[in-house]
Amino acid sequence: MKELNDWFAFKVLALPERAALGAKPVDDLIVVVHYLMLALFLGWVAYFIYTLWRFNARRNAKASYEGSKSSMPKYVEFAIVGFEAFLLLGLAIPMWAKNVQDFPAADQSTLVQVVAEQFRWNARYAGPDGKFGQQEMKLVAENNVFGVDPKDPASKDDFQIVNEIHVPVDKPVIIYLSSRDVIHSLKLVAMRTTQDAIPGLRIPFSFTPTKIGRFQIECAQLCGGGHSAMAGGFVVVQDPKDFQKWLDSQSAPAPVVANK
Ligand SMILES: [Cu+2]
Repeated sequence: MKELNDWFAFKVLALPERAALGAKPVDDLIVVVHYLMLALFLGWVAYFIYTLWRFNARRNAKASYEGSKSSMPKYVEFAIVGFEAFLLLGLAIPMWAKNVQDFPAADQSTLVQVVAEQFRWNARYAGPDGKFGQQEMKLVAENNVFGVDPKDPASKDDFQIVNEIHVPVDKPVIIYLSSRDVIHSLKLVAMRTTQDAIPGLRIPFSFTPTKIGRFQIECAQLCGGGHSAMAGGFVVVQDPKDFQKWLDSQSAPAPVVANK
C-alpha cells in the first residue's frame, strides 16, 4: 500500500520531492483523497448509467406524480451526518491536538524570525549569544523591518539576511513569521508546509528538514504587483558543520541592516 501511495503521488500526481518529516503523511492524505474521489466518480457514473436504463421513456411511458414514499433518504442523511461528525470529532480534532502537542521545544530547535514584505523575505538570527534582541512595534521602519531595539545588548550580534533562510538538516526549525505590510504566506512545497504571514501577529510554525539542498519559498497569498518575485526566496538546508560555518561567517556590525 505504501509503495502504491508513493507511486500514485510521484508518477500519477507528479508531486515534487519531499524534504521534511511530516511531508509523507501530507502526501498520503492527498493520495487517499484521490482514491476516494475515484471511487465516488466510478460510483456516480454507474448510478448515472443505471438511471438512463431505469427511467428510460420506453420503460416509463406514464410519469408518476407521487414520488418516493420511502423514509430511506432520511436515514441515509442521518448516517452521513453521523459519519461526518466522527470525521471531525474522532479524527480531525485529535490529529490537530497531537500536532499542537508535538510542537518542538524552542531550546532544541533552530530559531529564525521571518518578516515578509512586498516583495521579499527577511530572516533574522539571534547570533552567537542565542538571544534575540528586544523588538518594538514602534521601531519598525523601512530599514528596520523587525523593529529591533539597537540599545539592547542582546541585539548587537543578531544578524539579518534577505531571501534566504539557512537551517541545519535533521533538526526542528521554528520560524516566527510576521509581515510588515499585507498578508503574505510562506509556502515550502518540499516541506509540505504553509503558514500565513499576518501584520501584527507573530505566528510560530515548525518543520524538520531531512534533505540537504536549496528549496524554493513561494508566497501563497496574492500580495501585490511583485507577488511572483517572492518566489526568489530559498530555504538552504545544510549539513550541521556547514551551517555552523555559515553562522560564524555572518558578522553583524549593526543589528539594523538596510534592506534596500
Ligand atoms: Cu507575498
